[in-house]
Amino acid sequence: MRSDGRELREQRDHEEKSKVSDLALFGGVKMFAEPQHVGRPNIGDRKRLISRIEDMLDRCWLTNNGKYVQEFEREVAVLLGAKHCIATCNGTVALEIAIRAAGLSGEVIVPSFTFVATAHALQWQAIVPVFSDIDPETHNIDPAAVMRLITPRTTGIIGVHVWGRPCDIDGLTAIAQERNLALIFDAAHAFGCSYKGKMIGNFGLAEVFSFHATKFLNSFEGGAVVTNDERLAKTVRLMTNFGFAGYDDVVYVGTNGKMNEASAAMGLTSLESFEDFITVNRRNYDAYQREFADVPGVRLIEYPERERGNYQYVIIEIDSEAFRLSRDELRQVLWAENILVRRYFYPGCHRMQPYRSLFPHAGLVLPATEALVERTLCLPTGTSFGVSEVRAICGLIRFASEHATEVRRRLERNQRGGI
Ligand code: T4K
Repeated sequence: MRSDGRELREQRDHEEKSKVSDLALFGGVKMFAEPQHVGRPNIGDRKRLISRIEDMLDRCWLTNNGKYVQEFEREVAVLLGAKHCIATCNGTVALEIAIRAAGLSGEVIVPSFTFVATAHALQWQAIVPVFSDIDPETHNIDPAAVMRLITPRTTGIIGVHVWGRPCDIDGLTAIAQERNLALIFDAAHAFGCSYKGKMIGNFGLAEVFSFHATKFLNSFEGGAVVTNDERLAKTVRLMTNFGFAGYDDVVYVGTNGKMNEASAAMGLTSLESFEDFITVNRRNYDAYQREFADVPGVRLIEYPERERGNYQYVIIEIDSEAFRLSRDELRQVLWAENILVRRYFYPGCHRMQPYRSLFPHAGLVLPATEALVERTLCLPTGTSFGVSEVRAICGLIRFASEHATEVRRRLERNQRGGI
């Protein structure tokens, strides 16, 4: 997966810190010469991709329901065991189309602890996102909180399978049935994951995937609406292509949500490496789990063993008392070393615009969300990342905690304008 040269460079890069002044934040040498990103794309077989791109160019068919898009849609549907897959240009547009095709209006309940696209996909079409709290254990939308937010204007619920861990699908389905609400899932993180043994893609009225570069399976940019509902599938397909039912025949208001052939070529190539990506992510995840076992105040989120998972997100929660540094203090230490961890989904959608202005008091009903956004950190993984890097990062995190008092003292001194 990587050249010998890279291995050698890595060996040199991971110099351990023996004293606090060795930390890059306080003048030491950066642990990594190059930035270590979260969300590095998983890249499959380049030769297969390039031969597909050449074939696409030879055939002069670049978009508009081309051969590769059709093949990608078929393969995804087969893998998930679902009836319909409609590929799109990205996950956000897929969400917008699914929401519109499902006839949502008025108010729709969504978690605030999600990427802002989930809320924007509603607001974009003048539907009010009503933010629900989450279960702090699973980070997913809490059905009991959803119940409290239903009003006569509510038309639907969007559950998000955060980090690829399925939300309480049974609980949400029961509410949707009882209150006659449409239920859609934002499954942007959950490609290749399962719930009670059944693949994500088969629940609710529809499930929406993202194949963005940073996702487990990428098509550069891309997304899909996956559904077992014949009527919805037909509407989504029409809406994705301006509402065209045939040449010169527009039967619906639609948009341009089509996936192009180059993206489908990448999607198909990624699909061929599906199992390899899981293997690498799992290997990295296991290494993180081993390394964090003895670090107080660091909780690595777990994936249900009985389910299929893609292990694309390595998420830790920092308990600042036990760890002795706050999440943000640790983040400063790591960024200085070129380890670009992310605070997904800080500060919560309800604290982003326009929602912050529209619903200034939303936080009052989101205590679990407000606490969680102060604790989480997303760490790097993926096919461009190895166990030696995992060990180096965990060693550094352990070191920061062990020397917390001095780290904090120096941080405060830096902030006051000292060295
Ligand atoms: N619903 C949920 C729950 C989602 O998480 C998302 C997307 C959506 C819906 C919408 O799906 P899309 O419309 O995006 O298909 C990133 C991704 O852009 C976004 O797709 C993703 N969620 C979100 C969780 O993460 P940012 O704002 O953090 O992107 P950015 O540019 O900071 O990149 C993230 C990291 O990835 C950086 O550390 C750099 C690295 N990176 C990025 C790209 C594009 C690479 O190493 N190579 C690359 O090519 O949103």
